[in-house]
Amino acid sequence: MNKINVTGFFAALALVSGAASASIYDESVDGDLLSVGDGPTMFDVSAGNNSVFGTIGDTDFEDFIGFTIEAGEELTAITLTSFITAGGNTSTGFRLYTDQGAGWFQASSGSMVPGDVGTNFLSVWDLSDVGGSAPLGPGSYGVVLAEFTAGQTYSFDITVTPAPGSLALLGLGGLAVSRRRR
Ligand SMILES: [Ca+2]
Repeated sequence: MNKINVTGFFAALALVSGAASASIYDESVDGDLLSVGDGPTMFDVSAGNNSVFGTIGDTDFEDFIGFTIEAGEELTAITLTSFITAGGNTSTGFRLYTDQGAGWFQASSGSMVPGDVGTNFLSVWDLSDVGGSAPLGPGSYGVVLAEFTAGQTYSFDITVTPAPGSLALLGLGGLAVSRRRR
């Protein structure tokens, strides 16, 4: 319990200080992401910017990454940070999935081009199946990249923030820990 509080406390500090990645999923280190039929590959996100780095055409032409927003957290952005095309194909499918308790399904269609780098796709995708508008609350979400061409590379950030009111709880948790250490 105290360990969780310490982790949350420092995650909140990292968020406030604008630190880099909270967590990283890098296919070159962590393995090719599963396909829609076999996935998702689950990614353990935490408060801050959680970065995903992927490549195309490793074992298939789909990448499906899933993650869970816990109670007290919000999903505030999924921002494309790089997209390098190859093979004459200048776009690829970039889609939002969700599991509302009855299995994974596609919540929104969509695609990306290099000019979308810097775009928060929560402002692009149809969010009517996941509450209507960002930020998105606790639940299971996923991103699918599909229809791409071997040699393409991409990266995006999944931004998780403490829900309003939960920062006070994190602060209390940190206070309890610091008291115990004295
Ligand atoms: Ca891949």
